[in-house]
Order: sequence, then C-alpha cells, then structure tokens
Amino acid sequence: MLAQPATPIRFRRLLLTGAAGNLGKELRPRLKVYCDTLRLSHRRDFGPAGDGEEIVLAALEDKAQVLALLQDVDAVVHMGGVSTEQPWDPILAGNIVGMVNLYEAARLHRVPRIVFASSNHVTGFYRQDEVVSPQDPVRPDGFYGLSKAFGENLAQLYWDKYGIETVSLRIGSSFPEPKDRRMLATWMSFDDLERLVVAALTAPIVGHSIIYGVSDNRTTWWDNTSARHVGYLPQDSSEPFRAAVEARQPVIDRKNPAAVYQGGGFVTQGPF
Ligand code: 15L
Repeated sequence: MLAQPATPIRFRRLLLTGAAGNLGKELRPRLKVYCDTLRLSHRRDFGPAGDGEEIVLAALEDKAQVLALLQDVDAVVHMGGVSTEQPWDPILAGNIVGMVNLYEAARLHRVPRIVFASSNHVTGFYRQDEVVSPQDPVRPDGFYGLSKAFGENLAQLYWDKYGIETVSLRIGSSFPEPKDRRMLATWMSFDDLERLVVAALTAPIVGHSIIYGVSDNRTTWWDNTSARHVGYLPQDSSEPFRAAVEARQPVIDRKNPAAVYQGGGFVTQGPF
C-alpha cells in the first residue's frame, strides 16, 4: 500500500540515490507519482529503467560522476552511501567524500533542496531511558553514526553559506515490521517513511532541519517537536507487533550495552 495524497506536488526531475538499497527499493515506486521523471542511481547496475524513470550509475566518491548525476534535477532524496557500521575506508569514501561531492554538485547545479538519509546512530550512545531531540549534542555509536553527523554538519554549512536546504532524516528502523524490543521504539513503517520523505521534499521552508524518522510508537526515545514545521504526521505504530516481539524476546539482558543504549547492536560493533 502506498501513502499518497489526493493531489501530489510534482517535481520535474527528482533524483533518488541508493535506489537499489533497502529503503531505495521501497521509495522507488512511491516517489514516481511526485515527479515527471525519477532519476535513479546506485553504484552498481540494478536493471533497466521503468516508465517515467531514468538510470544514472555513479560511485559517490567519484566527483565527476556525481557532478553529472545532479545535472537538471529539482531535488535529491539521498539514500546512497554506507548504511551500516563498517571499517573506516568504505565509510570515508561513501559517506564523507561522497557527501562533499553531492553537496558541491548541488551547489554547482543550483539544486535547491536535499533530503538526506541520516541515522539515529548519530545519537546512538544516549541511553534507552533518555528522550533526545535534534538540539541535543550528538553521541555517535560508531564510524557510521559519526559519518552521518558529518553529513548533517555539511548540510548545515551548505545552508548557511550557499542557501541549499536540507532535511536530515535521522531514520530509526525502517523494516516491514519491528524485529526486536528495541525496534518497538525505533520502528518506522514504509508508509511513514514515504510520508516523511514527501513532507521533507514539499515543506515550504526548511533551511536545515533535523527530524527523527520514526512511526507514532507508544514508547519513543526521540522528541520531534522542534521539527513540526516539516509537517510529518506518522500514522503507523509498532504497538500491534508488541505482543509477538515480547513473546519472542521475553528477557532483557540489562548488562548488554545493546539493551542499554539507543543504538542497540551498533554500540558493540568494531573495532575492525
Ligand atoms: C540504520 O541506520 C541502518 O541503516 C539500518 O540498517 C538499521 O540497522 C537502523 O539504523 C537501526 O538502527 O535499526
């Protein structure tokens, strides 16, 4: 099921990076309705373009390829780059060099807005008994979270210095359903993901805004009050899945850092 409004705002050409990734694959059919042409990108071949689509392959660390990628686009939904905790080298290439290449290309082509898939792992070392807002200091839980914090700072710089708007989405756990107790707090349905991305693309004024990407779950660790101007209204909740999740995972091991910190298993990964 897609969560489309009756009268969608249309872009001429929208770029979706990371189009063959987990969330990119979900967004691909959902974003089509909002644009005349959906430009899809990934570093490796992922098959042919469909109606209303075009494919431009690019490695984010390749400056020339990224410059060509952003030509003639009205807005970018940036889902590309490394999306898990990994050794530094791939993170440096995809999430640091790649982000600089993307924002430089946006500046040169005068692309006015980017929706950036940041991550909850920017604040993964807050505890699960704390409620965090985008104004709180970052506490990354690894190289990956650190690289996303860099991406948010880069977005802020390009807003302050060059007027390129960004909504940084600190995405929680966007999967078909919550897989464990942690995800009862961090889960975001695919329909809510679509609502969030579309709100971020279409809100009239965003400057650089940071918002947590999460459904309307009963338990939450994130306060999005300061991002209400984005107009994201989640409509799903992890609650219908609670009984099954708790039955599968009846005991919480409070000595395990993955059960104490918001970043879950990410806080114990590495060194590599
Ligand atoms: C992320 O940032 C990852 O991309 C995703 O695979 C999940 O692990 C998610 O965070 C999470 O925190 O559950």
